[in-house]
Amino acid sequence: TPELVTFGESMGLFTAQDSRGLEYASTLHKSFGGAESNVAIGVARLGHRAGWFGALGSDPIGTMIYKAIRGEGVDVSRAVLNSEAPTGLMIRENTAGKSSVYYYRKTSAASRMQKEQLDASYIQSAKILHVTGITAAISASALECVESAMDLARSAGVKISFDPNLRLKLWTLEEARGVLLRLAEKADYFLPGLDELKLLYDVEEDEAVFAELSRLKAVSIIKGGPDLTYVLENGTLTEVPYFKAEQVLDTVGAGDGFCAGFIAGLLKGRSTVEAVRLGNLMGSMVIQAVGDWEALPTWEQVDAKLGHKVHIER
Ligand code: KDG
Repeated sequence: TPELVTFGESMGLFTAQDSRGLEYASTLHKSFGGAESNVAIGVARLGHRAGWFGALGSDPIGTMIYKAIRGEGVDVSRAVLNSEAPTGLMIRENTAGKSSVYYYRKTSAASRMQKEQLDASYIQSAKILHVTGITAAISASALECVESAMDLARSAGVKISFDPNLRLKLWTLEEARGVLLRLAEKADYFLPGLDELKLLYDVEEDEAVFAELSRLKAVSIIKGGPDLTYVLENGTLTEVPYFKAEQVLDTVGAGDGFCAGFIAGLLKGRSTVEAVRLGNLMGSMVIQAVGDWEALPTWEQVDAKLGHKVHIER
């Protein structure tokens, strides 16, 4: 049984290979992405049992995604390939240093996920359930799945980690706010970005953000401070510095890499701050290569970077 269970929409990801942008690009690079499968892959690479599920279309892109996630050693036994609806797509362009994503996912298989399809015992046998606000945003029934999975986890003592992953191309800030803040109340670990929080709480100062967060029962891990991650636990704010990246090639996926490192840290029995350190390292490694999840490191690579290997006695 997986130690981490997560679910959500994974999509075909096509990236224009041309700085003129999508309209004029003649070649697109094919891969896939999805915040939750990125996290599952990251946790699996760090040596932990991870399970991901979601609905994909039974089409070539869905099959590619299913096999690739499985190939990463992630348990996909609860994922379904639906012949009635397509796999969602996202198409990305990088122009003048700016990245834009276009979604084609409104009627996707994942957006039709129903809470009746959740395997309660699968979720309840995990140590951690990780969910994100993207799933909450894609459809009313997918949001029901998130709430239901959280309730199942809670009643079985499974810890809940929640990344709001605010996506303003999926819903308005007003729609997102109520839902995401409600879900944050149910989480044990809340993993937002500082910018997201300023939007969600409608405040400008960091201090005001921390004051809002201190009302939650969750431990808050706030990504995107000035070269650091904040941890707010039992009223104490700790700053955990980033690892320096030698080059920044593609920042997409950094947050998911962070979550994967953090969750793996918890699974290894580390303290919150140590788990955040691992999250920071994973984030810094993801941004040094192109792709949302491809550059996620293995535990061996991480361990070497963290310096645990320098102790040579003689
Ligand atoms: O989180 C990084 C991307 O993989 C993510 O943005 C893709 O799930 C995704 C989404 O819906 O945007």
